[in-house]
Amino acid sequence: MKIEQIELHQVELPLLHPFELSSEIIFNKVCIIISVHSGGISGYSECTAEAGPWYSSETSGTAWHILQEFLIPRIIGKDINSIDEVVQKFSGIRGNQMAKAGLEDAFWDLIAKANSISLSKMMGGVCDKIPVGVSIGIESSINKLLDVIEKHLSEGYKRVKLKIKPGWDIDIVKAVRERWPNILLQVDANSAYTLEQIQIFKELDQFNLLLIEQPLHYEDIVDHSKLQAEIKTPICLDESIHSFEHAKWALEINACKVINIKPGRVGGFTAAIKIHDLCEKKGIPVWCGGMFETNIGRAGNAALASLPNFTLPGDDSASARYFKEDIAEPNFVLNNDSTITVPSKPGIGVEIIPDRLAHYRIKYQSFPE
Ligand code: OSB
Ligand code: MG
Repeated sequence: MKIEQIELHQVELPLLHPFELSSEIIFNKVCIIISVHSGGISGYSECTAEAGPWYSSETSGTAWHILQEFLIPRIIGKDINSIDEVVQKFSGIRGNQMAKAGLEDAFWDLIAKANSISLSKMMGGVCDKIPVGVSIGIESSINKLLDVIEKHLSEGYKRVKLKIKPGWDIDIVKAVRERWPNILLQVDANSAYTLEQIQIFKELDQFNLLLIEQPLHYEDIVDHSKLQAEIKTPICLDESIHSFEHAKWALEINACKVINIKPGRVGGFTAAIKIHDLCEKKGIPVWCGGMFETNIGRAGNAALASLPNFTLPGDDSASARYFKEDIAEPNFVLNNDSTITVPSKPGIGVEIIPDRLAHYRIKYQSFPE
């Protein structure tokens, strides 16, 4: 397939509710929608790099630079017939996983559409619905937090993830557990602690949490393995796993018992599937994290999460939780068993609404111009 045109559309959508985590407060969702065109077929993906370097060192701006200067020139005008060829073309370019994932993942959609199969099928997915939960930010008070949880439970979510940070940890988990002794509950620290605060995790150990996500430094695996040896609650790594190799090394030293796979963070669907397969072989459950994706990214995540070892509920909540209106349709809705349905149409299975893309777009470039 000759790659005739690639477009970058940076968009900014206001979130319905601001979201605070230990490392940042997010008011607006910023990302780059990438479209790749060949022979009348268009593949879409979402590059999840955020506005600033808070969760990841990449930003929408650095991703744009890497795409424009290094990735797109290796692809545009070329004849590409498989995902492997795309991955090969990016070899020798270090890091910049979200930029690479953005372009690679558009090819998954393009090639799936060219073969008239769903992305889930192309990836080896095995289910048509995936369990999901809701990720809840830091609130101004415990009562406010309890109200927010109540609302989401009444909407039908059966798994709750709480963001924690020093001073907003044991007390809130205790209050939530007292009110709901049996809900599936987990916490995410986004690297807000050091090993010196091990006592906090020993105390959190008594609340029957599904897992504790990324408690320590965003690049660490060594201290996480020391912490895991001291607590029974599974540690789940997010930020620290940014490639297949990191997953392998982390498992080798028992730095975690669960991995949160975000395709953008690990460099694309190919690496995400490799990590999934490795974890499956080693008996390590995985789940799909979220980055407040639009329906474009959400559809890709849903396809990925239909693989067999995605056994824990993911963070991809229903579309209505995020934006007043999305740039693609149809929306994902919550089924009454706390799942969302994996799209079954060819490719990612959702379609861009051109007027909305234009409305929320803050930067655009076409290659060739
Ligand atoms: O740590 O999982 C995280 C959002 C931005 C940056 C990091 C994280 C998150 C989320 C959002 O938790 C989950 C969602 O998409 O609903
Ligand atoms: Mg996380």
